[in-house]
Amino acid sequence: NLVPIGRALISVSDKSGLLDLARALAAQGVELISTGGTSGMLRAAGLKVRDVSDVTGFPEMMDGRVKTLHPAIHGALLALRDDDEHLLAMAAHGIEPIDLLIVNLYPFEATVAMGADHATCIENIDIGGPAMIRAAAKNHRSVAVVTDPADYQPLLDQMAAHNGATTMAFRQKLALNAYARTAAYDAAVSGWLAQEINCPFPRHRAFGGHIAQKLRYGENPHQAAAFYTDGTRREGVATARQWQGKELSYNNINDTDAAFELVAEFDPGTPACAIIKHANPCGVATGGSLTDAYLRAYDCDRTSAFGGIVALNRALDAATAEEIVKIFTEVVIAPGASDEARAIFAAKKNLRLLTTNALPDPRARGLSFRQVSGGFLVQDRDAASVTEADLKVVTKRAPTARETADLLFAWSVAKHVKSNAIVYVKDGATVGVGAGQMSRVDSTRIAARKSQDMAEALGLPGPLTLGSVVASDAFFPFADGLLAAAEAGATAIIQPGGSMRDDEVIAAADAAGLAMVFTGQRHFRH
Ligand code: 93A
Repeated sequence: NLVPIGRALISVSDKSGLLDLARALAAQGVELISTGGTSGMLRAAGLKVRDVSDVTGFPEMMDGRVKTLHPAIHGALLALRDDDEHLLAMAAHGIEPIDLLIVNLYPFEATVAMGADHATCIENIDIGGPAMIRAAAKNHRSVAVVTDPADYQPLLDQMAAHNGATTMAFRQKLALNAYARTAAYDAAVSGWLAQEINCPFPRHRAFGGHIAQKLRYGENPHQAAAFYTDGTRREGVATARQWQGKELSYNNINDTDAAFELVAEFDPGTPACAIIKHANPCGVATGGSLTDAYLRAYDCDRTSAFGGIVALNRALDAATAEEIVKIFTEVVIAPGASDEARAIFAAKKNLRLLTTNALPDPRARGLSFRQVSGGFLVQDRDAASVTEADLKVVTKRAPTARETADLLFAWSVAKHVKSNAIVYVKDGATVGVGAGQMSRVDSTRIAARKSQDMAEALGLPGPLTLGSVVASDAFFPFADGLLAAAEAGATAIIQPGGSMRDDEVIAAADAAGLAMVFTGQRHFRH
């Protein structure tokens, strides 16, 4: 199963590591064939290289759209080395076998991530590269195919260990990588085109990605896990730079994503902070400064914030960093961090700091996935939002301006809380969050009870929910949930409306002197 390498075709867009590899191959007597840009670089470095156009007898044409698409190349990759007919065909057409293919593709994903225009994205769909990769991978019994610069050194190590040859086991692994790469590549093209032509759920749709990170384990230590990304995004947790701290875990990535998506809901002109625990917010606030926003978020539920994940909607500054390091926090994510802030964090070795170029766009179109046995569910991501103009006042009393601002804030937070979601807000800060209960009235009561505990811890009279407003992610099926909120001291309510018993619920609100608005829109999150 050892196959010695006599001839290699190299055609790469990402030219990192190329010269070292090509020099090492040439030193072992491997004949090099290359496409235009690659051969130019090799030749400039003094290496002997044959042009593909010399092998095919055709010039590269049509802006490079046709370079390697020729029987002299594909026959050389696909021919079975031990099949008489194949050998005869090679001899008849002067086809010389290629034993090693080094290809990486036009950077389609990165081009999309850059926000390039349609024509540029189209031009970056590689055709000849995937065709060669798939041909070589099919013939991995005889051909080695390398699609990632990370495999250059392992390839050279193989050849060094086997006198210039590769083993079947190694070629099998390369072939697996190769098919995964072309599948992910076409998945990226398919996803992009679906967006371009506004067809998110076509009859066939591919999804793919490449491994960004192997994770220590999954939700629990007995589950293996990895983080795959599709490479087409510019912002969000997948693109974050980690400055310090332990490696991210599965739960960290999940929670950090939830935190960053939530904090991105708020007007970037106002500092905002979200603290997440087990994918649910335990404190969200805006503030006069970032420090103020953090402290106000922290005061919602200090107990749960311990070991939480903090997301900020602007660059971390020194004053906020000083506050954050006072308690144990797993991860901080922000669209930047000052040098002073980073220096303060450096003393906390385990604290992970992530920064990204930008905040996620909460209104951006996209898809979300949920796995079920034997398949997965796909839906538009919940990019909906409401403004004051969308609110329908249904009670005798209309909310005041202050209540309205808090109602909209509470509504934005409720969208990011597992159903049944109840969110109490006062002066641009959550003061109680009820998440994930099977009954809405339980969520309402749990949030109020926790807010009572927090008031006691802070030495304040009464629950923090006194004088707050409340959001419910879906309608109140009965008046009991609303009455529980009124009992906790809420003065105004935002909810979708649409229950069979809306009249009953509205009457209860009027009787309690509450203001209530309907959004006509629901934010289940299961
Ligand atoms: O436009 S293509 O799809 N047509 C081809 O025939 C072809 N052959 C190789 N692109 C093609 N390639 C790609 O060119 C390779 O996948 C590689 O990414 C790139 C290398 O081009 P150069 O050597 O000119 O920089």
